[in-house]
Amino acid sequence: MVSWILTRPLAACFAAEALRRAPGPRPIHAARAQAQHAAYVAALRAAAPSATHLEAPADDRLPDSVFVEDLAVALPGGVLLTWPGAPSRRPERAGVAQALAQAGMPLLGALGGEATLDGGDVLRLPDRVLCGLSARTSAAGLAALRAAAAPLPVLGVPVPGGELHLKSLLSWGGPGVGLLVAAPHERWAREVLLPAAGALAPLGGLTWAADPLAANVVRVGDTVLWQGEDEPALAALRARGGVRWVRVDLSELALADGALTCCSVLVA
Ligand code: CIR
Repeated sequence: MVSWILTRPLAACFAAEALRRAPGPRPIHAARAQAQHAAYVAALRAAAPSATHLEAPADDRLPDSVFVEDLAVALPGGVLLTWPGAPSRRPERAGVAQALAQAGMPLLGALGGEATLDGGDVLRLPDRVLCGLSARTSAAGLAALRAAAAPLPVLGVPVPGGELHLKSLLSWGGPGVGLLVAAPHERWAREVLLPAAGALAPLGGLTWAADPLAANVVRVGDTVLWQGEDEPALAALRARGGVRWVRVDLSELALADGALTCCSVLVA
């Protein structure tokens, strides 16, 4: 069950200044990004009507601040504040910490120094945590996460060069859905992810998504939020039933390398 949903409004400078791995096919449309984000937040709230919605304060000096996932990781017993790998994103932490503290959320610590960690690299599974080792998340960050999550095991997974985060490539749709993995990274998944991640069959197995955006879903209660290209493998997953699939569209935020999980932190 989700008790808290943390989000943060888009900064006014998001469209012009958010970090992008590559220039992208076109500029970001600011008004459309706002509307998409509002619909995303509404879908999260509808999926967990009894959850408390925490909003970190909008900060128009911080272009990437909508991507709250990177700043805070929910673990058993509380929330760990991260230390983002991109220095420009570190000032985002104060507003997130403020919102969590005001809600009385137990904090498990705050990373710093060499221990960089982006929440986009942290995939929480019921019995373990996978932590991507990426350009944003260091070995020291993994070690700090491991200490905070104990006794939950934390397994390190090298992220392919050029990819932002572990969860740019996969996510867990929860019971009845299992893992979704970006098919263009099938070789990495077979050679790196699967050997590192431990047995996945008990978690519902995995489905390949041709569109990497579609491999990043958010499970909230009995609802799965999804976006991206539809395809037979995903339609088959939806046809299994037992879960409500709600399609949302964060395509403007995807131009700044954000997917669905990036824009919220869900705390049990
Ligand atoms: C960044 O480069 O940090 C942002 N433009 C995108 C962050 C996306 N966050 C995520 O996937 N968790």
